[in-house]
Amino acid sequence: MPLARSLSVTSLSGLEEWDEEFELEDAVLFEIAWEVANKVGGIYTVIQTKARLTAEEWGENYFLVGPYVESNVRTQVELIEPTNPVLKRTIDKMNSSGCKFAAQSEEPPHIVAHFHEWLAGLGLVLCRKRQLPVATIFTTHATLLGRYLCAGSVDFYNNLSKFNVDKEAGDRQIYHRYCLERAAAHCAHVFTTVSQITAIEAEHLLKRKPDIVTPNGLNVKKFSAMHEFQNLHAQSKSRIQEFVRGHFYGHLDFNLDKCLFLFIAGRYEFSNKGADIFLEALARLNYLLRVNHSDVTVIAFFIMPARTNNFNVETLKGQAVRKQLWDTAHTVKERFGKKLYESLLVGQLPDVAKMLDKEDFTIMKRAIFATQRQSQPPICTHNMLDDSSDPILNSVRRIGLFNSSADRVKIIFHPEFLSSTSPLLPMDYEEFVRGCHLGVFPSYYEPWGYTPAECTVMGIPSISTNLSGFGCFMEEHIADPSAYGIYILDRRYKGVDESCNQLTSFLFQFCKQSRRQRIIQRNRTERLSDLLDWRYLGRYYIAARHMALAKAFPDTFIYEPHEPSSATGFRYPRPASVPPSPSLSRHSSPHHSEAEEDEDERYDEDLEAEKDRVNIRQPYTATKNKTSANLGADENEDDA
Ligand code: G6P
Ligand code: 1S3
Repeated sequence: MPLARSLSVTSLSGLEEWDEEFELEDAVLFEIAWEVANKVGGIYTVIQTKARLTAEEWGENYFLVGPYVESNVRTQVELIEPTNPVLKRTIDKMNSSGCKFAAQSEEPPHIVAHFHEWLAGLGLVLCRKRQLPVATIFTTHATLLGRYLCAGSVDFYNNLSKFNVDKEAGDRQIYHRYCLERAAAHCAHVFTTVSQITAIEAEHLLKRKPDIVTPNGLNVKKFSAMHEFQNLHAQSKSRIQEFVRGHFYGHLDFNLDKCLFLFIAGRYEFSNKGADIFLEALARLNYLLRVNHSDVTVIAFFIMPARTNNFNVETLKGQAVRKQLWDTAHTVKERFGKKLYESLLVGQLPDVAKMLDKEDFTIMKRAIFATQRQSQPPICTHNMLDDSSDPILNSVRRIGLFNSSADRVKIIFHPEFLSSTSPLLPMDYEEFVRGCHLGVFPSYYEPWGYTPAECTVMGIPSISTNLSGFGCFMEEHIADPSAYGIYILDRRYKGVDESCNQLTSFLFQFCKQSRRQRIIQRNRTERLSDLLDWRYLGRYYIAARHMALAKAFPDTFIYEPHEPSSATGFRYPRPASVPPSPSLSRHSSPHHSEAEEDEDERYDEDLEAEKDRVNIRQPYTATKNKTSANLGADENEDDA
């Protein structure tokens, strides 16, 4: 019998021993998903951000399999010849005979095939049906039925155990897809999902409890200086301000320096993503800001793609007018400069009263005239194809937030993902997020939720919920999340109206913060990024793969779950200078004292020491032909 390899996932020591014993040359990892080099939603982000680390671990034995989309291949894929002879033969054979599977070789490698989501699940079911010697993993990033049920008016979480799942799937005409998803979950050696909350959902709706939760990570960009990400915020914010100047031309009666940019972004699932309660909370916030005579203006961006027929004229005109005013100012400045220069040349101080002549005034008057507009600044930047039935627009009509002067809350609906080549708002998503003040993601259905995670690693505070994987994960790892700019809305134990009030209160408290407080809060938010780095979270994927290898090849691999490591129980303590909840916080106090800042600095040092102690930032040092840092040494080798 071959030697049994003992695998563990929690010890961070043992890399060297493992390297000696385990040669990845005889193992190959395939990861299969519809979103490989094909951006549809969050699964693309999972695969794309994780790829580098997985490739570091598996080297040339790591393969991603996705749909062949010509445009994506051209822009995202570098075509190369496989070096592995088995794979080369397989690919040649597949090419010559359509797409048949033929991995036959004298000494087949140990194959791990990791399938994401039901669309790829068919491959897993067929692997098992044909009894291929492959260790299979199925990860669901949401259940089909869960998504459908939540999108309706169902009290989902209180009825999880009561649904007649076959019937519900049939009623929604997704029975075939649901069967595929359920079959993949049941056939897999290892079944995983992205959060505890989705694990519970899967157990009820797919009737299999996931073997392990594999939370989603990100590639965390580390800046050498703390102020660097703050500078990026300031730079991006000024670009958003430019856009706002154009969008609100003729109605710029608010102070842009006191303007806060909030945003919600993602797949356009109106109630699942919480756009419904965000709008309602904005209406209530508008009321609170008005009655309190606040000088703060809130601009809430909705970045959710819908069916459109391009940008609308009024919005484009706004940016054209802004540009024209800029050009006018430059023309007058040039003329002014020339006169000033000529005066200095003849040794005279200029007569300031004569520096602007009649022609200058005419130029400026003409420009100002062009900024007059009869209508309010538009809510939507595009021509919507389903304008009259669009849920965001209909809600805006109902709550009456039409960007009028009296409103302290303005709304901009951009029904298309952002792009740096846009003629309207030429910024990519990351730049945009950096320039905003707060991401608002009050989702009802959110297995993980990348949007607040992305905010966090960029040091931008966010609101998520205790029904989202991200929100629950942060609650578990941070003693006082709101002190770090992670506001977690209670949508689990509260009714919609109560949640909406809580959201309004979060927003109102946020608006009361001073600039200094926001800067301190952003610093704290950014400190959390280690927690969301694949270098930390990648260990759960490693565990899943080892579990699968041990199940599929029990004579060769043994999986030994260990006691949780200290990193698993890692919790960010409450920052020294901050009270426990936003409602009790000193948000409204004008300044943080210097003593508080000193406390914050001391706390920062302690926190870094604690992170080092529990190895939260333990990088995978493994490269090609090495396995992860997380594997334990083989203690049972001799017993095998
Ligand atoms: C960053 C910059 C500061 C700027 C601040 C604005 O921290 O480094 O120079 O004053 O952003 O913050 P605010 O929250 O008002 O956009
Ligand atoms: C799903 O994408 P979604 O936005 O439809 O998968 C994402 C990646 O795991 C996850 O973050 C999200 O919550 C799910 O909903």
